[in-house]
Amino acid sequence: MRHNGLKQLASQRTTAINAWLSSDSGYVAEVLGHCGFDAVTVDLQHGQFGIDAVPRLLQAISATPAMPWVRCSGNDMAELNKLLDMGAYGVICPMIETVEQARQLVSATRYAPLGRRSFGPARGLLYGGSDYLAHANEEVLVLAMIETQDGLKNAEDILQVPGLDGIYIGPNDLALSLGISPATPWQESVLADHIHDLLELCQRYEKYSGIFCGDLAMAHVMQSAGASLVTPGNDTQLMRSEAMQRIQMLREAS
Ligand code: 3PY
Ligand code: MG
Repeated sequence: MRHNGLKQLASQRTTAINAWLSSDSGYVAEVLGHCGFDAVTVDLQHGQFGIDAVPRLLQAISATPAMPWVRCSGNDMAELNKLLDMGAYGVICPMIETVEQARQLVSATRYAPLGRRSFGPARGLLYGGSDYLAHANEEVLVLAMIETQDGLKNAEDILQVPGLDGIYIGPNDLALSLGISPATPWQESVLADHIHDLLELCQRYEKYSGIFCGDLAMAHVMQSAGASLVTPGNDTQLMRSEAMQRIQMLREAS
């Protein structure tokens, strides 16, 4: 089976750089995949498309060196099975708050004996290779999003659920859950302490840690703090910030 390059990066303690696709464009997916990102994540929770768009977005990413990842819309066995069958090599599941929810996530994403993922790998087999079934449980990364107060409280137990590779931190929802506006700079509230505690927990249990970062500066700090993967903004944020910077420079020069 094709190896998951992100597992190799994690074993070398190199922070992976992840792109985040919120727009329904195979072309944008392909451009991002050719930029040098280690993975491109198709965001089915907040992305501006439904599940029918996902196969062609994953196909576009698969035409590049980046690994095709997804964020599912929820902890739903039917959807998770479909996304994996479409060839996702990493799954990020929002709003995991309890050990029981983390166990359900593992059950839906791992073949027996670890879980109850149903057989029908479809594109997974094409992209992964003919021995997909034998190795999918080891190669596919499964991450539980920690983005609520309950998730924080139970993070240590969630991390120890067998079959779960680690966590992905959602700072915006975590801020909301803590009663902080996501517009508040992340380093100016207790959010920063919680994020650092979560990264430390992952290091202690040798688990995977990913995090969504609102800007490049945050991604730098998270990289230095030892995150396994950082997402330095989504596709439209990258486009907007570069466009605004160019406009500002040209306006100032005129
Ligand atoms: C969050 O910050 O809540 C996220 O889900 C990032 O995508
Ligand atoms: Mg969120």
